[in-house]
Amino acid sequence: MKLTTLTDEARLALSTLGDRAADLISPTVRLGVTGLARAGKTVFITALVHNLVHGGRLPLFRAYSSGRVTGAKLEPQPDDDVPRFDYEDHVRALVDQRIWPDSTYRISELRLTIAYESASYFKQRFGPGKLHLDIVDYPGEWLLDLPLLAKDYAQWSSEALAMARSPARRAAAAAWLARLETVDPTAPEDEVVARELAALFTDYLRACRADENALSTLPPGRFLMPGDLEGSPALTFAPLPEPEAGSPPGSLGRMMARRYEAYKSVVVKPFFRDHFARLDRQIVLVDALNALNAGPAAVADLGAALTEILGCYRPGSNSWLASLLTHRIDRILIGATKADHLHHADHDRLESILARLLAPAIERASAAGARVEVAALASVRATREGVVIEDSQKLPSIIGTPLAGETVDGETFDGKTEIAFFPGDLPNNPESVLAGPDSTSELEQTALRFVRFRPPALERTAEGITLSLPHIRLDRALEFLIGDRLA
Ligand SMILES: Nc1nc2c(ncn2[C@@H]2O[C@H](COP(=O)(O)OP(=O)(O)OP(=O)(O)O)[C@@H](O)[C@H]2O)c(=O)[nH]1
Ligand SMILES: [Mg+2]
Repeated sequence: MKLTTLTDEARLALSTLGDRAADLISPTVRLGVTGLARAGKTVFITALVHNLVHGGRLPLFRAYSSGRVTGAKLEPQPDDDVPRFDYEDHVRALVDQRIWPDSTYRISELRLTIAYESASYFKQRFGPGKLHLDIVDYPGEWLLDLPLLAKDYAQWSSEALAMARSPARRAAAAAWLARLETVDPTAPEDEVVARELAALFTDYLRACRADENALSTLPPGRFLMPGDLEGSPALTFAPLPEPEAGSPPGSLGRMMARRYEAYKSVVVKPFFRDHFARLDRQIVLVDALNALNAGPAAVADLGAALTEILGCYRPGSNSWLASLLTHRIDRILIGATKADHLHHADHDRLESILARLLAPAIERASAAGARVEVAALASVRATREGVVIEDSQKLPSIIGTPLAGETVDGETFDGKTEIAFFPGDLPNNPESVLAGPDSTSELEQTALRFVRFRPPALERTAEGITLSLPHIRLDRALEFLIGDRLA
């Protein structure tokens, strides 16, 4: 255990030394785009690059709107062993086909180099400046693994079993829990049983994700998004109830525990060591609307998952990652994504709700010296705003083209028809989102309805040039995340 830590630290020290040397030539910001599955990471990265490269409208990004940014382009990334982020394909999907990119199944990276004129007279004498912005994209499921680093097999097993027996998840877990009744962890190890349990456990995780309940997925993240590890022994384990006297050597219990530790050391640690420990700034994307739409249980579940993940970054704590964080993350933006599903009058409420949901994590990060802000965002704005009159009441609405197959009030859409739609109002009192699943809170009574829309049709200029992707507050996000580095 100590040995691994040493190696990890030594390796990181070396790579950081390399990072620092390169930093002297051209400053670099490693931006962490953090978020659970479907939170909007890939769309955010694509929209950020597209707007900077294609002259998007970014009035709140001051270096850019004042004309000091003279260019932005993709350049070869620093890490040769990571695939490049498929920017061109994602843009083609969003702009030409008007479809959203697929779920990410493997890690990728990109480097955007921004050329700028410094606003300071002193710096101007050294000529134009350059800032490298390095961003990594990965399947959101993998983020769930971060808290595993601090848990041993017995602790993870008992937490996973307690979760599976909770009211919100019991039904999805039924088949796996039933099989578990017949398993003895002290029996001799058996590959067939291990595989069967891993398969049933994975089915349960998949069911939670597919559920309309919108439950946040549980680790291990690679069970749902294996990348190139599909079928390997490090992925063939599952939780077991702890036997009274512990499992003897050669038993199923020992075998599972060994594989769990292998998963942590060969899968989880390298991912976080190579990509998370080196971050300078972080944007945490949260799809709060999806959870609000599903009700209090989903909201509580989302809050718990994110708080646990963000807790791993706590500097000074003896968590494995905290000990490796060489760059102190000094700014964190918490983005409530897909805000284009709401009328702008509700954006403040969305921000307050998210701030309340993550209050403990925000407080901890602020106490450690990071600046934290919360913003309602849409990386790609798929809707416009309008007013719908219902029962002689004027309702602030959004207008967009629902994805094919989406339904509203029993009507199913074909992906071509535009509708005006009143999604309902978010609860006014952010506290109400914290009320437990059994309470009849304001959230329970709020009738929210969300429809997924197609990406927008882009306008073209008279010369036939496509304008950049519309957004909500992407410029504010950029200003907060890198504005000071372009001073
Ligand atoms: N209307 C709207 N929908 C969005 C926006 N961003 C993301 N979405 C929706 O959210 C879905 C998920 O977005 P992604 O960017 O693929 O999410 P991700 O975090 O990369 O997800 P994984 O790759 O599965 O981890 C998309 O398919 C869209 O349906 C946005 O700005 N506006
Ligand atoms: Mg993605």
